[in-house]
Amino acid sequence: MPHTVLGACPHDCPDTCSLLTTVENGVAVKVQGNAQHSHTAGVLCGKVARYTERTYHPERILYPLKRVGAKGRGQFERISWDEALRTVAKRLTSIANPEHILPYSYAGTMGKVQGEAMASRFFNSLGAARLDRTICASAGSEALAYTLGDKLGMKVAWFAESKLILIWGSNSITSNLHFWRIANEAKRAGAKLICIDPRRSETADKCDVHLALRPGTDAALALSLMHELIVHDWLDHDYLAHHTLGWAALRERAMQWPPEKAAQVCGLEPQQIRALAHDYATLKPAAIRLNYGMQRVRGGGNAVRAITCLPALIGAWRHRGGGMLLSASGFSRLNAQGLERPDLLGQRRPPMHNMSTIGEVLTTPGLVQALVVYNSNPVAVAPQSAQVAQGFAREDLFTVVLEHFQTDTADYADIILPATTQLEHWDIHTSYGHTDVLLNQPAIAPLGEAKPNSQIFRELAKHMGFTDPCFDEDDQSLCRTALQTTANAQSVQPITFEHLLAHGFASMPVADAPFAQGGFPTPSGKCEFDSPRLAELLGDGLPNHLPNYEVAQTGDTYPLAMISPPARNFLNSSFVNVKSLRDMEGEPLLEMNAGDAQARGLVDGHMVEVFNDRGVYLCRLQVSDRAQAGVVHGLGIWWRKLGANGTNVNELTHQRLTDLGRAPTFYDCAVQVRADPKDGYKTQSVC
Ligand SMILES: Nc1nc2c(c(=O)[nH]1)N[C@H]1C(S)=C(S)[C@@H](COP(=O)(O)OP(=O)(O)OC[C@H]3O[C@@H](n4cnc5c(=O)[nH]c(N)nc54)[C@H](O)[C@@H]3O)O[C@H]1N2
Ligand SMILES: Nc1nc2c(c(=O)[nH]1)N[C@H]1C(S)=C(S)[C@@H](COP(=O)(O)OP(=O)(O)OC[C@H]3O[C@@H](n4cnc5c(=O)[nH]c(N)nc54)[C@H](O)[C@@H]3O)O[C@H]1N2
Ligand code: SF4
Ligand SMILES: [Mo]
Repeated sequence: MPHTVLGACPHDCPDTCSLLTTVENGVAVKVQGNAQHSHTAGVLCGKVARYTERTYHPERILYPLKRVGAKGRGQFERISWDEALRTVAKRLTSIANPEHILPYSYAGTMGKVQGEAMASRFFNSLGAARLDRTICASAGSEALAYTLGDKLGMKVAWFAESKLILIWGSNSITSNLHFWRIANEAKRAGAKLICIDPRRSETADKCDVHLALRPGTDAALALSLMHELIVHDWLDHDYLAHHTLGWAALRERAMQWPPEKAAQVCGLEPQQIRALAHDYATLKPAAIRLNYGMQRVRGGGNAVRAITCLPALIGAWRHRGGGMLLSASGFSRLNAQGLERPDLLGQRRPPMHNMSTIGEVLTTPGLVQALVVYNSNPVAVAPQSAQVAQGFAREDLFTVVLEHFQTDTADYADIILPATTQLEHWDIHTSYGHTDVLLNQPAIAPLGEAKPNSQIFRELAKHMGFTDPCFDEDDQSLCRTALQTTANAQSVQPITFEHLLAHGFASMPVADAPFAQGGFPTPSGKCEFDSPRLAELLGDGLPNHLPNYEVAQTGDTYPLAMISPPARNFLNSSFVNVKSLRDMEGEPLLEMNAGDAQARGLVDGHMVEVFNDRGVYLCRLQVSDRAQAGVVHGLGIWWRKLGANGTNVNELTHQRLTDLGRAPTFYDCAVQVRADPKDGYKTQSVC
């Protein structure tokens, strides 16, 4: 008899859907969205609806492997678990100073158990170097922390009651599908939707207004909106007086940004900015859905700060359908200390390396001798990948990769350890897009000899001779440990493991309009426009517009600004090897405006070389009015080896960091484009 098992989507996506897996004779035959979970509403995205295709993929790594060819060539042979673990333990033990061993992980799974639980216990016991996990969200996270006090904001469901929604730096249809459903509910009830995005995304197509600003100019736009709110006195003076810090100073800063000036910086018409300000002031309640796309530039932290100030100016926080949301993860923190056990470090304070500059880290002599990668594919996703690949290719570097598939990164491993997928292991999840906690129960037995990450680190700990009893804790117990927080214990209806077992999810208690009466968790208790902490750190406590590192301009060697947002059918570099999804994406593409193509004699559908001083990326040109003049889009994070010349878009990105949060600046990248000389390509005469 078929039965269903409750689970949670593990992917790095704000929706964190509740899953129902149908199992027949020990085989998962279908993965569906749980209709009982209101945010999931019974619907999954196209990627995870095909989850069985990923889990039972013929190329799943099912046995431990050791490298037999040159690094990067992907030649491996099967070994036993015993040999694999003994080899890894021996190599790690032979490194005299454990600070030369570096874990590298991100959000391949967002689960607390298969993420940084046993793994952290292992690396903390070892005294390994620490990883600064900045590759996605840390600019925006720090911006929220300095302004609101934490990663907090509107409860996502209340966007349905908004009368204006600014979808700012986010392609919801692609990367936050369940928010898009709520935005549409609001639209049906009369709300106006405005998309603020350099690219005419699928989401922009469906909004009432699209403001196609230049990449990296969001702070200028936000400051100019403030200018308009001030000159028309569209302000909530009472909210400003009681619940904000530094209004006089911010007012002065904003007055330097009349629409004419901002319009020039943003590539917009002054009238567009005036109309936006009018809508923002008059359509109540007004809400902003920021996502992480707009903080991947030099001034990304400041841009998020500037936008985060806006709701306080008009008192939008007074309504549950007003305010803003970038991340809600501050509402649902589980017991990270209990899972990760930082106390195992004792007095040791190992160095920290930034994952966003892994190319530099690995090519700096003497820093890293061994690397253990799990839940991430750095050779594909980290910036400036030629240098990343060069680092991974070092003969003296010992690399272990825990994976489902033979990724670009796994190709460089000395030892590959097969990991289970979400259908095969326990986990517990929170979300950055909603405020529920979800339990993932294993639906099927591990395939082949695959083991959960947690089990791999448990067994590795034994091989290293670690005797702390924390390495005996099993995965179900880790799920229970995750729930042991003082906040949970004290809440009216604490979330229990038993409840999650029966229902799959539970909601954290979150106030309807959390800042209606102020009460921001900042040091001042107010929304900090002017942050004393930032003033001390950077000499400027106010948000400001910082131009991109690489401001692409006509006449420059690299006159095109390139952004590289996610593709709809991939999740970062995950799913690129699932054929049905790859077929939908087609090939690595560059979207370019017709005028820019014509000026270069480039033809739609032909292969082009996108290049700058860092490298050359070969892909197919798609002449498209999704792109504005001077801006090109390299979509999705393809696996390098599945790309046309063994590279992907990160061949072109650089390793300079954001103003706040030490994060990468993927969308702050100047390039030029030419025809691929090998395409049999006839260059057209330029008129
Ligand atoms: N299908 C799918 N879903 C995903 C992912 C995926 O790869 N595929 N990735 C997941 C991950 S890891 C994350 S972090 C989230 C990301 O979630 P979002 O941040 O919502 O991600 P995007 O869809 O990239 O939306 C970013 C949008 O920002 C625009 N943009 C680029 N530069 C600028 C700028 O300077 N200013 C403004 N205003 N907009 C700009 C891009 O054109 C793009 O449309 O999505 C998650 N969901
Ligand atoms: N140019 C450009 N580059 C980008 C971005 C961009 O927009 N443009 N986006 C950036 C962002 S937002 C992010 S978050 C990063 C994402 O970068 P990563 O976090 O590296 O994400 P993925 O590419 O999805 O790779 C995750 C890997 O983890 C593996 N995995 C999944 N579950 C498990 C498990 O349970 N155990 C083990 N051992 N492995 C598992 C998957 O098979 C997959 O290969 O990329 C960044 N890179
Ligand atoms: S990737 Fe996002 S939308 Fe798709 S199933 Fe997972 S949580 Fe839901
Ligand atoms: Mo991300």
